Amino acid sequence: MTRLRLILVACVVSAFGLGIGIGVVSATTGTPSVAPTPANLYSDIVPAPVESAATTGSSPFLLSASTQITYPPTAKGVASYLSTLFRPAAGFTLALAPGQSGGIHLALTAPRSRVGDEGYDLDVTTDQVTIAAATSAGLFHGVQTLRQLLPPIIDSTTRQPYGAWPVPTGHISDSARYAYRGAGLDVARHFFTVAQVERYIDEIARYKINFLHLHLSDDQGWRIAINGWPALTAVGGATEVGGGRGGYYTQAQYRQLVAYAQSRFVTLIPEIDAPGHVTAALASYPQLSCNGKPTSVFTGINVGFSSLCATKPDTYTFLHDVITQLAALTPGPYIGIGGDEANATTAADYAEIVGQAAADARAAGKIPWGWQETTSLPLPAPAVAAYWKVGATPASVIDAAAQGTSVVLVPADHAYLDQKYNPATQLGLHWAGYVDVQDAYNWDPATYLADVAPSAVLGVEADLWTETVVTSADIDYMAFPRLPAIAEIGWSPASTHDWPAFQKRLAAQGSRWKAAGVNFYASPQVPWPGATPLAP
Ligand code: TNX
Repeated sequence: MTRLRLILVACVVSAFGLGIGIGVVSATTGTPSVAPTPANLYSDIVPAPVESAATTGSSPFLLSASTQITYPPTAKGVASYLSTLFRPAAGFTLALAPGQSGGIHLALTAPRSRVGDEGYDLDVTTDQVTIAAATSAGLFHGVQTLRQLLPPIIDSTTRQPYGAWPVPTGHISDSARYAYRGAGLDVARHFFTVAQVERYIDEIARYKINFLHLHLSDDQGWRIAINGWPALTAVGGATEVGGGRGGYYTQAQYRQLVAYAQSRFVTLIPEIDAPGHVTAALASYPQLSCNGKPTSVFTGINVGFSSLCATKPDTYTFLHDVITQLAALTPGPYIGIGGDEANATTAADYAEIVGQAAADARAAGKIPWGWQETTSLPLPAPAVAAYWKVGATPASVIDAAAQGTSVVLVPADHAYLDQKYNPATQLGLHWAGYVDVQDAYNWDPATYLADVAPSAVLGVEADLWTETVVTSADIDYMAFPRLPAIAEIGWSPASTHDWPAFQKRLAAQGSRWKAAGVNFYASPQVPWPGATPLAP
């Protein structure tokens, strides 16, 4: 029976193009059986490392139940994370051996002058895996790279029949190109639970994304409890696009998300949108609109028709309470104040409301993060403006960048994960055009905006708006394989940018998503190794 199961596994594994599998323990030698490994793992890593080379002629390091993690006390968080990482597929946890060397060794010895705040060196010999960094974040990113040096089925959510997992020997040196590599998730148009957001955090952390911007309010929903304003969640949180049940996070749940993200070295950016995109808030508190009339939460997908009232004191009390409470929940530096598509607000009212929201963020010790429209004020530095439109760079963005505003690039025709891949894509919108993997990948943040100095670019972000996105499988389908393309644009040196090489690297990721149960779009632009994605 066991033997039959193992043969079946071997066939499945072969179908992935990975070679022949064998059982957990060899009947003849009693040694653990070794999982099959593809060739060229050192050239298949996403995002591409600065330097990466396999060494030839040595036997791989074998990860097994007896492998220990050795580390200095300050790296305990990463060591604990790593210790349970392989349990689902391998069936074992790795023992923690603080203060020792050998096994998988984490070291905070790499010079920050070379690896920066988030880089690492990774050395694999037959006897030891060493990840050295200047920070715990660097160690964490090194661990994500180590995962990609193991056979793809290490990502399986179910136990695999191997006792030893090979890591081919070699050396990697790596560091981040941009300090900001973001993902955006709209939990307002459709609500996603804490567990669903945590799942997405795990998926994006694999690709060294380090900010998650959560769009917590819009016309269709208000998703975070604010003390003193109970109707925001009772009324504003009770529905979503299409009229479903909606939902919201209590502040305790939001703190849980913050802590989970921190354990993956991802910083949350909470965003509430104003002065437009506010129907859920107006339905909860009609006094926030100029006409004061009761209204219902909007369940369609139009934009640009709602506004807070600039002449009502309640508007500023409301924004102050919301921003101050969000700041108290946020260890990170940024609070999102929105500012996009305020087509129902006059320019003067816009400047007053956005200016006050930014001042509230600053008074709470945070940097305001707004959409590119906020550069019309402009906000005094430090501030972040997220560029999302398509076409010529507006003068206000050029001026704000020259005056010290940091720019995050989310150009919709490259980095909007809600845009359809092609006309046949069932999910998504296509106002910015169709965005297949090559469109997501082929651009350079340093030269993208005319007349904006490369040094003004803080980084990139891949945004998933969820007007049409309902389930985690939908999220995965729109994010993969485009999110890794944006992640690579943000992390990897421009010198590694190479579409044919990226196509090949992405193909290798497909086997990992398949093993992990992560849905993806099998773009014909990528030479997938026989792996078929799950249905959208
Ligand atoms: C534009 S991006 C929006 C969102 C929509 C998205 C749909 C931005 C700042 N505003 O409200 O969800 O397009 O693609």
